[in-house]
Amino acid sequence: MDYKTIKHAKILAWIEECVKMCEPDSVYLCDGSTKEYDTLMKKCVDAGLATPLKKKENSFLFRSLPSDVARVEARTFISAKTEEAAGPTNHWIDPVELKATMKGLYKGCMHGRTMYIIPFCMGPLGSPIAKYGIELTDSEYVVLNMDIMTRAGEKVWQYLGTDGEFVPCLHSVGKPLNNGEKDNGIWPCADVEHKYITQFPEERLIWSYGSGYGGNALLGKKCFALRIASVIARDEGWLAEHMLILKLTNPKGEVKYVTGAFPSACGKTNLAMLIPTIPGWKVETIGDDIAWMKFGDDGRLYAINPEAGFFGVAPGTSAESNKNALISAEKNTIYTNCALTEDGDVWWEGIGYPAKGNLVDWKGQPRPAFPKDKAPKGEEMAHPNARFTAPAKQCPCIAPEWEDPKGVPISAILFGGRRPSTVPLVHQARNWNHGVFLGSIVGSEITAASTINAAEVGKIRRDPFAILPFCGYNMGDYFAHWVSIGKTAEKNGKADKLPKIFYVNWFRKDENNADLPGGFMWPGYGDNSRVLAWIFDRCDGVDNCVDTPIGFMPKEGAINTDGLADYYKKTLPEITKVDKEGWLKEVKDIRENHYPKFGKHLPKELSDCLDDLEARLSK
Ligand code: OXD
Ligand code: MN
Repeated sequence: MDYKTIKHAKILAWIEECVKMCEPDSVYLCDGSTKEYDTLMKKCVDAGLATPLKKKENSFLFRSLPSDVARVEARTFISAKTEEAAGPTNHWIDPVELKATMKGLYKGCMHGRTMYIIPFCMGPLGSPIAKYGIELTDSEYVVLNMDIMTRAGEKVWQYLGTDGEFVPCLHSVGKPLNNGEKDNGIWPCADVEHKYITQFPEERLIWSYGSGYGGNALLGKKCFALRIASVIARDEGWLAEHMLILKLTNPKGEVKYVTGAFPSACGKTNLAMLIPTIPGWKVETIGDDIAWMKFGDDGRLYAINPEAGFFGVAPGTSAESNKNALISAEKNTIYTNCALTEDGDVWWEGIGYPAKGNLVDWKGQPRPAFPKDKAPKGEEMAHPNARFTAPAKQCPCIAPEWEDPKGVPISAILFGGRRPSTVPLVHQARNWNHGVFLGSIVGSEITAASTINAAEVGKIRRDPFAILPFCGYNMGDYFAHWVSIGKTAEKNGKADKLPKIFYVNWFRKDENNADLPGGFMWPGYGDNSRVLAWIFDRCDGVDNCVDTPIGFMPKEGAINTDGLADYYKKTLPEITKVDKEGWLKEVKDIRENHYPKFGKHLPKELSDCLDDLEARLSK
């Protein structure tokens, strides 16, 4: 479609400006139709960038370059007007300087390529919580993925109208094709030092250059729905969070909605699609990665999932760990950096069945499978960050109301991380501010697997609210914003309507207990429903808890253990008690290493919570 037909003057003017700077060979306005998707996919297949999968209907495998396989946090910038506004946990470059650098890179960067214009909506179309964006990109892969991950195309214009608000998102792979050059089947991107994933928060503007992968390039996701949206949410009094949203139904048919923030590699997608092991309980999915929450007229927080698909990590996804994710990705799915089987299917480490015969690995090399599929680190058949992009509507446990424009009312918020010691299976915050405190201390313990520096092992890598790489402003101010949400509810006499806040930990370890698979003291996966059931009842004020120095914890017998293996029944008392010594060390670490980073931006409410915790532990 001819982009000159766009009736929104501001959007048109911005596109003209970008066309002039990037100098594409042609410009194409995406309509979001199936025909368009098929045509662009064929273009990728013909160019040797995508392989059709014989075993999965309308599904394709892409392979990226080894230098472009994940988000690049070191090249991600919050280019606020001041370094203080970006805060101590973000990378910052002065916007004047960064714009000059990036303009230099953008100049002529789309030679030999088409600039695609993708109008898209984050959230159900027409929802009062939804937001709109326009992504300009020179990557067909990005158009195809945005088609799955967002509501994209012609349908968006009726909501944007002639002057609707939008977030401009400019993306280029940073690989111009001069003098008739072709990609020749090689994933286009720029060298690492020329990659820039930049958010300009004051302007609500996103510029991304040099990477074609995931969150670096699908700008609706981390860049818009978290980094820019968190700034908008701060200014407008709502929450844009790195959280799953699930629907929990008890055996009586009563429903509660829960959100949860977990750092990467803590099983967030698995929890969002969990199959309960306790009879009569049901989990359905609203979203697996991002939640936008706004107050409703009744004083409750209502959440929408701004996305329309899952961009899930493939390795480790199996019928046992997440059958619903596998079914979601059975058709109409884009796979990236997975291995290819001889019969035209995808395979990855931890898929739950052996690789048959020869594979083509994620780098495109034919290789026999390793004995027992145990690849040495770095030689995996599928890249550890290989992904599937699947439409959410294909998920067998998607909740019917997942696209409800008004969102779903949230009863509980969970925080969690990988904590082999100290943090119990579950505890509940005493009140909102204590819950904000729990969110602010989220982190995972550094293990030998995640560092080569032995001195680091056992230290906590803090990832407050699991939003560390995705917060668009000063993290101390972000904590203060969460505190202010509680104040607003209180001022409106609706504090009792706020969600209850919980900290969960599925990852306690006892390496000396040979009975425990992997040394884990809790089975996780479907058995996490036992904890969700306790949380459900807590939200109803059921008398199932004891008051402890760290918060409310399950009373003896309050966690359903029917059908749980005996060795887990034996570890349960250990993981549901307060490790006073461990918590005192935790307090010290927060006081000495974590909170000082935020200086005067740390809200007093949080240092008060830390003092209170220490006093209770010392009694
Ligand atoms: C993601 C992440 O890809 O959090 O969702 O890294
Ligand atoms: Mn995520």
